Order: sequence, then C-alpha cells, then structure tokens
Amino acid sequence: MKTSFHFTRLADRALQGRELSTLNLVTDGCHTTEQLLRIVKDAVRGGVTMVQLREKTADTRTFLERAWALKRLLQGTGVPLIINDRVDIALAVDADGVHLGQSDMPVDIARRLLGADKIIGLSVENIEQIDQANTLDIQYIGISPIFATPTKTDTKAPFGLEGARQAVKRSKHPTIGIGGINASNIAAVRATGLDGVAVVSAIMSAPNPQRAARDLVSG
Ligand code: TZP
Ligand code: MG
Repeated sequence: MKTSFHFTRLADRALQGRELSTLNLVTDGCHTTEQLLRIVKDAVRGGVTMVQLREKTADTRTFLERAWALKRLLQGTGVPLIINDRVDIALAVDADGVHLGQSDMPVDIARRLLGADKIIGLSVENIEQIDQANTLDIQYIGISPIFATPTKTDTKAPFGLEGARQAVKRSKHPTIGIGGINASNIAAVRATGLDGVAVVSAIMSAPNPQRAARDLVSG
C-alpha cells in the first residue's frame, strides 16, 4: 500500500486543506538574496506548501546564508525548507530535509547523517529508478521531468502525462512531478494522480509570484 503523503508533522500542516496536495517551489539561483526572500514570501502567501533551495552556482557561503535566511523566513509558517543536493547545508541550518538526485549522496548515507525525522526526496528519471526508490527510506520521489523545460536541459526523456500516470502507479512513495509545469497544464498534470508538483519558472519568473502560486493551486 502506498504510504501517506503526510510525511512529517511540518509537511502535514503544510498539506492540510490544499486542493493540490503539494506545491513545491524550487528556487532558481537567478536572483539576489533580497529578491529571493521577497519571491518566496509572496509565493507562500499564494499557496506554496514546500520550498526547495536549489543553488547550482553559488559558493558555499552564499548557499549557507540563503539557507539561513529562508529558514528564518519560513519559521512558523509550517512550510518545510528542503535543501537541494547539499546534506551539509541542510545539517548546518537544521533544514527540514534534502532533495537528492541520482548522482548525489546515496540515500542511505544521507539518512544516516540526517537522522530518521528529516525529509529525503529523490529524483527519478525512469521506471527502473522508481523500482529502486521503492526500496529506499525516502519520503517522496520527484518524477523528472514531466515535460522538457528550458530551466534544466540535461534531463532524460520526459515522462509526459501517460508516463506520469505509470510512475504514480509504480511508486510506493508519494510522487511530485517537475519540469515544464505551469498554470496552463496543471489541471492535466494533476489528473495523472501525482501527489504534488514542483515548479521553478512558473513562480520564480512570474511578474506576480503570489498570483502565480494561487493560479497553480486553483488551476
Ligand atoms: N529538475 C527536473 S526539471 C527541473 C528540475 C530542477 C527544472 C524545472 O523547471 P521549470 O521552470 O519548472 O520547468
Ligand atoms: Mg542534485
């Protein structure tokens, strides 16, 4: 039987009463820290239920400072802070969890370092990786990508809507789709049965991040 998406008390609160169970904002590293904080604050007001800090080019000091700043911003909101790739940064700021890719730190080592209570999410790019993920102690899988996207071009073949449907059926973990998801396709994406979606540009590049988040939640 599929495990519940209510993976921690924090996330539990974040998910309550939402149309779309999880709307995960993944940051893009294209903004100043001040802009980043403004966007995240507005996006949370608009309905984002999880925030993943993803910094692909920042130095460690900048990554850490942004993690601290987001941790302070999200304190008391019930919205969990997830750190992309870097278990050390997650530990340093006592974030709620990490999001790992297939070539990042192996899940069992990350779990040993982080302890039993933290959220670990894992990106999967094909059905074989979903089968593997089913054996791991993680809280969700990121189905990557649903659609091809200019935000990340080194992805494997997109799952598409039918692939997403198959992935949902195959996974014993909650599923979060990512890649090319926006207000115009969110209804079709949701209809695949995914437990949530993650977006970068649909919110990070929106003129009004609060409205963009709201449109995704209700779309
Ligand atoms: N992983 C798979 S696709 C992607 C990541 C980080 C980027 C998604 O960006 P967008 O702008 O929501 O398509
Ligand atoms: Mg990674």
